[in-house]
Amino acid sequence: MTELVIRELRGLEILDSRGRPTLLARCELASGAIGRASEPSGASRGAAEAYELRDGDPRRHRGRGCLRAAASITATIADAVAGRAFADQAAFDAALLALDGTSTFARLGANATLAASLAVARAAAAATRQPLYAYAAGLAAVPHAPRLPRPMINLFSGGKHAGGQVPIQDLLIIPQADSMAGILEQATAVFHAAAELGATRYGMRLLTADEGGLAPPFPTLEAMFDDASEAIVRAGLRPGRDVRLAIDVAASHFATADGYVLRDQLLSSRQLIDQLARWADDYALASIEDGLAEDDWAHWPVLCARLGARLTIIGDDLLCTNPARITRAHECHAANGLLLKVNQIGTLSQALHAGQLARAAGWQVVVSARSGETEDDWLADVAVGWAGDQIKVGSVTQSERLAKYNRLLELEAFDGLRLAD
Ligand code: 2PG
Ligand code: MG
Repeated sequence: MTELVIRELRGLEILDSRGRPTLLARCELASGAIGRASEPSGASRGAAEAYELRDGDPRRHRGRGCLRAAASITATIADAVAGRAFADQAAFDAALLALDGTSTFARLGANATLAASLAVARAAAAATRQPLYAYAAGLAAVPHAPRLPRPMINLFSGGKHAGGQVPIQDLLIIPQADSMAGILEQATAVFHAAAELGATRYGMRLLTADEGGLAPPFPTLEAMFDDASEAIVRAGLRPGRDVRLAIDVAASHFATADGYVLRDQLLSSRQLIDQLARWADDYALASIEDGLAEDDWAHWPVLCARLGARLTIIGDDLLCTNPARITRAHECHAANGLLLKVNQIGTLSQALHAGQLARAAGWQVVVSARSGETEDDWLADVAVGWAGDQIKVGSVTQSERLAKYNRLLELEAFDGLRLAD
């Protein structure tokens, strides 16, 4: 690994796919290599996520401005790192943590630190003439052979991503084709069949949610699952065989002090687990993400004991890509899958560590985008370089989603990479 000597680092407020501010960082190394990267942002954020710095000035972008975070990069971080030599990415990322002085990046903002960390990674990859996925693979002490993760693709959206018309945030399809091109062909066939079904059954206009998923006004939650199965059949495919279903319940966002408010029902944790088990059986679910709330530590092990042997119990808000929370969840058998979102923790190196812990525990690793995304495609390379089992990017519409899928198609066709299984 060649040393990283930073000549210039700059941050810029740009806009994300929801019309909200986010950050772009650009790094120039002393060698002249340049890297740039932009930062995603979530809507259904976990309470334990690293700190996202927003201006809080109601006169701009409803308080969501990122000028202070951009200044964290251009002024504070750049001042501290310019001209310094870093042995590698881990050393640079460690310097960000030391400069901030808090574990959550409460001072600089994790949006600033991750954008800087990614821009440096891109510059370092360029300096060593490697594609970003190869650079990402090299960051792991024992690098995994790069491979394509299997996408889990948003079909129907609800919760915070779609105005709450159903409480469950994502119903996802997992096409089982044996190539990325085949997977995306199956996914678009199901998406268009579901859109037609929604138009005839609910008079739904083709409006999509934050991540490009469809959001019909389902009369019941079972109707959502049934329509997904019907769309798969209408696309000429077999539910459970050619295309599997999965859900992100995002249960933290309908949890109250009295219990879980699932439409007109108020459920205890155990009743919600019973409900999830019924859906898992009836619709042969492959995985359930955030089936319980992020602080319901007492019941995650119950959920995992009940269903973990046959499907993946994924923690997103529960784990927040945070090594301490992953270790806790492993010790109490709370999950067997990690939703890995690098901006939940704030640097590439910490996210890699989180992924390695999950893998050492024998868990599935699902590398995930956020509901607010940009046209940047770095996530695809990170998922490939870290050999993620799956990738979750959203639907097959909207270019901030397609940037990642199209990059995976390119890596399959031109770099000869193959799917995980
Ligand atoms: C999630 C993500 C992505 P957000 O909950 O898994 O779908 O949503 O980025 O809003 O946290
Ligand atoms: Mg989630």
